[in-house]
Amino acid sequence: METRHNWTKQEILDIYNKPFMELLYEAATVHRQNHDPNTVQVSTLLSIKTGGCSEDCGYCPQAARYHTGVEGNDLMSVNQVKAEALRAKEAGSSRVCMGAAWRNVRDGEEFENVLEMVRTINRLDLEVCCTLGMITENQAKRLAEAGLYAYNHNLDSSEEYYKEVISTRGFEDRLKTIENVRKSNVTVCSGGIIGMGESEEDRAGMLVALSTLNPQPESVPINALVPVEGTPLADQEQVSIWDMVRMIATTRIVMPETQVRLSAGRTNMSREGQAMCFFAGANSIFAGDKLLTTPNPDVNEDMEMFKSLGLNPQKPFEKKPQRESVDATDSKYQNLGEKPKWSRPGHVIERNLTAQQKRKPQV
Ligand code: SAM
Ligand code: DTB
Ligand code: SF4
Repeated sequence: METRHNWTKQEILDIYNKPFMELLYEAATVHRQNHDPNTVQVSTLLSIKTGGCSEDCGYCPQAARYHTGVEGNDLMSVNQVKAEALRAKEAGSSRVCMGAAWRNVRDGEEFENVLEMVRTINRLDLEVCCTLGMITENQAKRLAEAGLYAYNHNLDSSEEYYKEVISTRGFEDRLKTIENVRKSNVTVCSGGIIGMGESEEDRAGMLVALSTLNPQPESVPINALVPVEGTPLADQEQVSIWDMVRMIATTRIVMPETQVRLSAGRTNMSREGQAMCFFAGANSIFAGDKLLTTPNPDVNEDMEMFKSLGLNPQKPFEKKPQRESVDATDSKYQNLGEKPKWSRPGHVIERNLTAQQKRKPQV
C-alpha cells in the first residue's frame, strides 16, 4: 500500500481506538510488509552538553529554571566523544545520537567542535545523529557535509498541547527546523512524548503533524514521559503500557516506512510489554544504561531480551548509504555568523511557573 500523507485526526483516532487485537494485527501486518520484523536498529545517546538550558519545556530535567539536580556542564571534548562512540560501537550500536541542552545552534567555536565530532563518529563507520535544538538551513547543510546521518527534532505533542508544556519556543519553529534539515538531505528523526497529560486527540494531532510531512520522517521516536522530580510534570502518572502499544501501533500504521523508536520510559516496562511494542511495529531503541540524564535498561539485559525474542541489531547504513565527511578546510559552506530570530511566545503556563518558584528543601 502506498504511503499516505493526508491522514486526518479522526481517521487516526479511529485507528488508535480499535479493539486491541485488531490494532495489533493490523500494525504487525503493515510492519511485516515494510520491514524485517526481527531486525531492530540500536542507537546510543550521548549528552555532549548537559543541563543549564534556557527553555521551559515542562518535561525536561535539563531546563535550568527547574530544580532537578542536573548540573549544567560544558561541551564535551572531541576526544571524549570519540571514546564514547567506540564504546557504543563495541556494545553493538549502529548509531550515536549526540544531544545538547540548547534552544538552538549558534554559529561559533562550539558548533565547529560539534561538526568535528560528527566527522569523527562518521569515520568510525557509525551512523551519527544530533539533537541540538533549532537549526538554520546553512547549519543543517554544514552538518550534512560533516557526515551527519540524522537530525532529531521532536514535535513532542500536538500543536495545541505544545502550548501547555512550553512557552519559550513555538511549534512553528520546530516545523521550520525540520524543513531546514530536509533541505540538507540529512534524514529526519521526529516524534514526541506521551504521558504529559495530553488527550488522545492530542496524540492523534501529533501523528497528523508528523504523517502529513512529505516525505515522512525516516525515524519517529515515541517516548513515555520519564517524570523527573523538580520538573512541572514530575507528578504525572506513569503512562500505561497499553497506551504505549496503541501509540506505537498507530504510528506504524500511518507511517509504514519509518523506523518507529521505542524511546524513553523502557526502565518501567516489562520484557513482555516491550515485546508487544516490537510486535506492534517498533523497530528501534536507545541502548546504554543512560538516556541523556535519566536511566535506561542495562545493555546486557537488552541483549538478553533480543536473544530471547530472536531479534537482531540492524547494521549501520542499511537504510541509507554513508556519506563522506568533508574536512573543515575543504568545506563548501561558510560559518555565516547567523543570528536567527526563533520565536518566543512567552504565554503563561501556571505549572511551569510553580515548578520554577519551588525551592529545594534546605538541609
Ligand atoms: N535541546 C534539544 C531540543 O529540545 O530539541 C535537544 C535535546 S531534548 C532533551 C530531546 C528530546 O528529549 C525532547 O524533545 C523530548 O522529546 C525528550 N525528552 C526530554 N525530557 C524527557 C523526559 N523527561 N521524558 C521523555 N522524553 C524526554
Ligand atoms: C528522543 O526522542 N528521546 C531521546 C532522544 N530523542 C534525544 C531523549 C530522551 C530523554 C529522556 C530524559 C533524559 O534522559 O534526560
Ligand atoms: Fe532545553 Fe531541549 Fe530540555 Fe527543552 S527539551 S529544556 S530545549 S534541553
